[in-house]
Amino acid sequence: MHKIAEVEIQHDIMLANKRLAKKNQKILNKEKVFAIDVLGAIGSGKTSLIENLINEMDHQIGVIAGDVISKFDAGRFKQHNVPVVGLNTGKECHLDAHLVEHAFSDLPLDEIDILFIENVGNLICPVDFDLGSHIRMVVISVSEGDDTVEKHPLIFKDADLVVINKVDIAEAVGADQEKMVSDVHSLNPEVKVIKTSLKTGQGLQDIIASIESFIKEEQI
Ligand SMILES: Nc1nc2c(ncn2[C@@H]2O[C@H](COP(=O)(O)OP(=O)(O)OP(=O)(O)O)[C@@H](O)[C@H]2O)c(=O)[nH]1
Ligand SMILES: [Mg+2]
Repeated sequence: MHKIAEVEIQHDIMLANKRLAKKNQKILNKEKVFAIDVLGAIGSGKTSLIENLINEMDHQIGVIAGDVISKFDAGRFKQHNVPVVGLNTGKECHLDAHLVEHAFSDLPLDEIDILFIENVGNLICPVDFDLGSHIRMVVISVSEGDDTVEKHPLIFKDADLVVINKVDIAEAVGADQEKMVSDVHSLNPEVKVIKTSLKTGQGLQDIIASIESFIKEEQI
């Protein structure tokens, strides 16, 4: 006989995730680690941006590389001689607080100032799964099309910092960068939106300044 699924199970998973996210943030605060959940579209430049920040920021950095198969990005981060843990999500299209809690035990948290958590490239699934990070940085690029923001509003409503990357190729792909910026602001009027090119370095120092000011606010 056909069995109907219980909706409550889903609800419990979300509640359990929220509880674990709170626990994660307590651990991070105790260890004085500022954590950034880096979300965004597939191929938008999340790994490239974190690599640039590792090189440019004057802090001890650690990375959790989450992906369906994490060894590719984890391998890139390891080349920068920073502590890295890869988290394979398999068929799942997002990280969750439980996976991140596990990764903590493989990281020297007492030696890390900033922990970047690269989430799975996806603009929908990760939205509901708080990881316990202090901020959420959403990275998209012009090559996904300048209607990306309008089509995926939720992730931008919840963002603390939005990066619009690959502006060096905006003209070539016919993307209107200013439309993307104003679409983000219409969903989240207060959020800082930074246009970047990791090929030219445009915007990188603005991202660093913005992260530094979040760290100051958090008083970690
Ligand atoms: N033209 C241009 N290419 C870029 C820029 N930033 C990143 N790329 C390229 O875009 C491709 C994807 O970059 P990644 O950093 O791997 O992107 P990602 O978001 O981590 O990708 P996934 O983890 O697979 O979702 C690479 O070939 C990068 O060299 C940029 O600002 N301009
Ligand atoms: Mg990546």
